[in-house]
Amino acid sequence: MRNLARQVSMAASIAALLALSSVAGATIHTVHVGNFYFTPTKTTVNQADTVRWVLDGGSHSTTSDPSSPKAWTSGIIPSGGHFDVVFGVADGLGPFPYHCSVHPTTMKDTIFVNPPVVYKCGDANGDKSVNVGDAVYVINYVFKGGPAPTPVVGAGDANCDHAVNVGDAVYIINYVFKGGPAPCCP
Ligand SMILES: [Cu+2]
Repeated sequence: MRNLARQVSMAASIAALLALSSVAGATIHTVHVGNFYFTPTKTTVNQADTVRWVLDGGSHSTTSDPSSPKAWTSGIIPSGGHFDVVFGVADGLGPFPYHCSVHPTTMKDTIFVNPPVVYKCGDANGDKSVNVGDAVYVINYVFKGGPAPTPVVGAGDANCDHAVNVGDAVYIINYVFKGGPAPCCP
């Protein structure tokens, strides 16, 4: 019985972890396709996200333009069906213009990809180095409503406890002045 309880609790933990990883992972962005539209237009995604074209009705495709750095073509999407394209890191940042192969002059749109957020752990103020200014920045953020580190957990979470608080300022000061351990990425 105890064994069963342990197994159930482990299964629950794994399920929780899986749920968390899907939240943190890639997003699916739906674009509706019909007579004669792509909606919404100009969808902007993060790297590794999926764009899902869903056919509302009519005879349409999603087909990359020759100038798109990534090539795809759905053919005519069946009514109610969909076609997925993943915009991975290897595909670059685009932009990725595309059209409907049946209506190439009237149905045109573009997918945009956000550049990845580049940051250095502990560099709370984003000046590319970790120094006392970062400790001041964190304290200003935590206690005085100052601007947040970008991204908050990452640039600001110097001590890797997945939160930004006074402990991170202390950690940075310890690193800069006392030879303490370097900031680490969460
Ligand atoms: Cu079309």
